[in-house]
Amino acid sequence: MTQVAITGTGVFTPSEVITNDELVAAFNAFADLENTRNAAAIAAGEQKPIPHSSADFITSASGIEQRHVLNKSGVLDPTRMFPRLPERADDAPSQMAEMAVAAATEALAMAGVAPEDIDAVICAASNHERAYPAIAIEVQTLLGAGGFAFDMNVACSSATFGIQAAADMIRSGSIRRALVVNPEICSAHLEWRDRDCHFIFGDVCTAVILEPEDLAEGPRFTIDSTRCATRFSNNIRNKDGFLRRTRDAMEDRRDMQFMQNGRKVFKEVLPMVSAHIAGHMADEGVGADDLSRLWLHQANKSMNDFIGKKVLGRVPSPEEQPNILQDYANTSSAGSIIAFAKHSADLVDGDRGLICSFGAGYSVGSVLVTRRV
Ligand code: CO8
Repeated sequence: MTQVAITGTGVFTPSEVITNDELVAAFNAFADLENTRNAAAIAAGEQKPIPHSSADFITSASGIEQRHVLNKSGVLDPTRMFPRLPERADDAPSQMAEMAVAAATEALAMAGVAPEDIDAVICAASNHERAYPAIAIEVQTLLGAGGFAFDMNVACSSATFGIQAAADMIRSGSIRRALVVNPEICSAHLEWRDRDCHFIFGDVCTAVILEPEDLAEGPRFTIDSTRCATRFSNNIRNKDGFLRRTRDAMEDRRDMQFMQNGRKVFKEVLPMVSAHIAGHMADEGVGADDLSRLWLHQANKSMNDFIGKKVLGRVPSPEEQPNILQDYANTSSAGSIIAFAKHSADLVDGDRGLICSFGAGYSVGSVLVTRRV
């Protein structure tokens, strides 16, 4: 069977950054404005005041210190609390396609692959700017790639599910090379006015190139095995679908934005992910001592600390299990790929590692790789 390898990675990082202190100052100004506006109802006991947020809480509950966003001023405007992204003309590329082209260009250069040698582009992300035509087809056209392209969505696990789909297509012989891109504009789907979640997400785009190992020109990671799993839960949900305009109460509905029961997610996803990774490793004959690196989904530092300890049977060093969430926050499907892209070049020939994403669905995807130089 064809041995598939990841030969290139790329990360597009928006230049604008919001620190926890800046975020909390904007949220608290918004809360004060709302509480003043609703003072009578609050005094009459008909409504509760919005409590202040706290940067200390955010850092200790999540490990997040800042996030990159496409537009900072709109998010930090207490009278708006939402990014401002200008509408695009019908013939202009989508914002997500532009982000994907930036990440893909980096990945193609690293792999030494020309765009026209790509046979399939998969845009795997948790929100899509428009339903059709597919963002992936825009990316294919903007890059000058060949073959075909399509969008797919498995929320936070989109990247690893996309890698499995692409690797399977290469193994079966239906394509030779694939580009998988993960543009995530989480800032446009987050409710910045909800204290429980306003700190969670950031924007970014990642890209990976997959091809048969014998076509690889430089250092690479062979894909030894992939495993994907889903189990239904509505504890993380998005009801902002195409039926939105059919509902009577259309305007500004809270449940049209990102919703989660964070505590339940925490409790239910941890055992699912730990068992998934343990099962995958056992079936492939990979022991804890065989793994040099874990690139985990980047949602919460405590979650990653727990999973790392469970998988390796000891507390992993920061080098063994690198976190990027302190700088990027949760970037949904892109998180584990940012960690992989930024913390893998130092591995030596034969080193093994595991990429793992998890989140809404619930979904979990793991990719076992070996460094080859
Ligand atoms: N500041 C101060 N206090 C706060 C704040 C705040 N900002 N927020 C909450 N509190 C208070 C609460 O009111 C509560 O107070 P009390 O004890 O008096 O009731 C206390 O702090 C504790 O609150 P929580 O129980 O909510 O806090 P947790 O310790 O559970 O931490 C977390 C909250 C960090 C959200 C945590 O639950 C968590 O990380 N859970 C896992 C979440 C997760 O991994 N979700 C994955 C979702 S992403 C995904 O799957 C992709 C979706 C698609 C992307 C969508 C793009 C937008």
